[in-house]
Amino acid sequence: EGVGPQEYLGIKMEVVEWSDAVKAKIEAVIGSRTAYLVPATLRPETLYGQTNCFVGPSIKYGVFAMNDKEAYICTVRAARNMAFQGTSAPRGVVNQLAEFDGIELVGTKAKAPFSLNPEVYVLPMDGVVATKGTGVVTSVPSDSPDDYATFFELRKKAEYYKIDPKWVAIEPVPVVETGAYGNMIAYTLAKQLKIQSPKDTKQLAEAKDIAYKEGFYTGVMIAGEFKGLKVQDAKPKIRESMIEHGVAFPYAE
Ligand code: A2H
Repeated sequence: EGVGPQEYLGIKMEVVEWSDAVKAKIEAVIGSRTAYLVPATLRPETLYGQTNCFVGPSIKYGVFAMNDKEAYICTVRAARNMAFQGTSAPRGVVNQLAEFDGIELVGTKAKAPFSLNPEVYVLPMDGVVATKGTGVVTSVPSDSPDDYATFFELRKKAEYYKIDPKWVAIEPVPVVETGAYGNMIAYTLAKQLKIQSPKDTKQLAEAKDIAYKEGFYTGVMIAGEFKGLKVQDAKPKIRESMIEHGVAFPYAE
C-alpha cells in the first residue's frame, strides 16, 4: 500500500431482489439494464466462502449506467475511476442514474459468483470507508476477521440492528486451510485474541495482519476449482477464471 496502484478485483454481484427502500427509486431509472453490486477485493481466492455483502450505512452510493446493458452500484469516486479503466463506455463519462445512502440498500439480495452460497444479502458495516475500493465489500467471515466480527455482531443483535434473521442465516464455510490456524482462520484468531465485536479495533488490526499473511504464505485451497493448490498459485488463476466467466473485472486505484 502507498506505493503504486492497488490491483483489486471487482466482483459482479447481480441483484436479484431490491430492498424496499430502493426498489421503486432504482426501477424507475434503470431501464432494461441488469444491476450489479461491485465489491472490490484483494482476496479472490476466498470468494467461495461469501456469506453476504457489506456497505457503509451512511456512505452515498449511486447506480451508474456502464453501457446500455449494465448498471453498477458503487461510490461515485469508484465510478469515476472505472470510467478511465475501460469498464464503462464512452471513456471518461459517468452516467449516474440514482443516488441513495448505504443503509437503504440493506436487505437487497444478490448473486455471489463462485460462492458455495449462491445468493447473499447486503448488510451494514461501519468500518466500510468511502475512500477505498468501490465502497462495497464482499464478506467472507471464515477468512476475514473484520467480516467475522461484523457478521456475528449483526446475527447476535439482529433485532437491535433491524436485521431480518434470514439476512444473516447463511453459514460461513471453510475455503482455505492454513498451517497453524486451521481452516477457519478468522474464527481461530477471534478466539485467541478475544475479539468480541467490531469495536475491538486493536485486536482486529492484529488479526487482519496475521490472517492476510498466513492465508497467503501457508494457505492451501480446500474449495472450488483449484482445490489442493497453494493460495499463492491459486490466487491469479481464480482472478483469471472469474474475469473469463464475465463475473469480475480488474479495478485499480
Ligand atoms: B478483502 P486494502 Cl477474506 N472499506 O476482501 C473497508 N474495507 C474495504 C473496502 C472499503 N471501502 N473496500 C475493500 N475493503 C476490504 C476479502 C478479504 C479482504 C479477506 C481477508 C482480508 C481482506 C473479503 N472481505 O482485506 O486496505 C476488502 O476485504 C484485508 C486487507 O486496500 C479488501 O479485500 O489493503 C480489502 O479491504 C482491501 O484493503
